[in-house]
Amino acid sequence: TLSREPKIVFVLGGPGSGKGTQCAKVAKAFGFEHLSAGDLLRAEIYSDSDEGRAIQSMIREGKIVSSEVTVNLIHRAMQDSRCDRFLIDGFPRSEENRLVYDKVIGIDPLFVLFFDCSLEEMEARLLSRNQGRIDDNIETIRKRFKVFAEVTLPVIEYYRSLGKVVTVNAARAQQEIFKSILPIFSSIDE
Ligand code: UP5
Ligand code: MG
Repeated sequence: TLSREPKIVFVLGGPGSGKGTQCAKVAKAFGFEHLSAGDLLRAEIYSDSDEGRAIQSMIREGKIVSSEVTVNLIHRAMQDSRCDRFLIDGFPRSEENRLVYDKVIGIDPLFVLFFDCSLEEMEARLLSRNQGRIDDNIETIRKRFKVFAEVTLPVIEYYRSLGKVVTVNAARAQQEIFKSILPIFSSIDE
């Protein structure tokens, strides 16, 4: 029934804008399950399959992985969870991602949280992350920025046209950002 439909929030923003960092805090504070599309895809790389190898080469090039692959991973993670509210981090990042999500999962997001941050700040954060991500090198970072500007921003504009985007100034300290998004999530259960 409708009342059992899970609550979904999409979290978008450029590479290094702090999506994962803030999603972890929100998940803990508000009982959401944090589903990072990038983390789900990276987990597949270790499966030693052709699909895993294809994902790895797309991520190394900063390109968007096949929508079917990503949507199926998100769908499976939702079905495997007992949670009724999900933060979907880093997805949908293309118009096609959005359309395949609509077809396969079809639950409209409550809203889209958009982390707004300058390229300079995002670049500095990614270059100092040091977590061994194959895409945290300057060459791939520039490709990720280009894909974000050309392919993902139009998705954010689409949701903005529906009045669904909440923009967060993400160029601040972590705690300040978290404080500014608290009220948005507090209001969900009111
Ligand atoms: N940091 C965080 N907040 C800070 C702050 N306020 N001040 C200073 N530093 C801050 O943060 C990045 C770094 O900055 C960290 O070191 C953090 O400590 C620090 P993080 O929270 O990790 O930022 P995030 O926005 O999550 O950055 P991420 O690199 O994960 O973003 P991307 O969108 O690039 O990565 P994602 O994992 O989503 O995708 C990677 C690739 O997977 C894509 O390029 C694509 O190839 C593929 N992909 C798909 O194909 N489809 C998908 O649907 C999703 C991914
Ligand atoms: Mg992330």
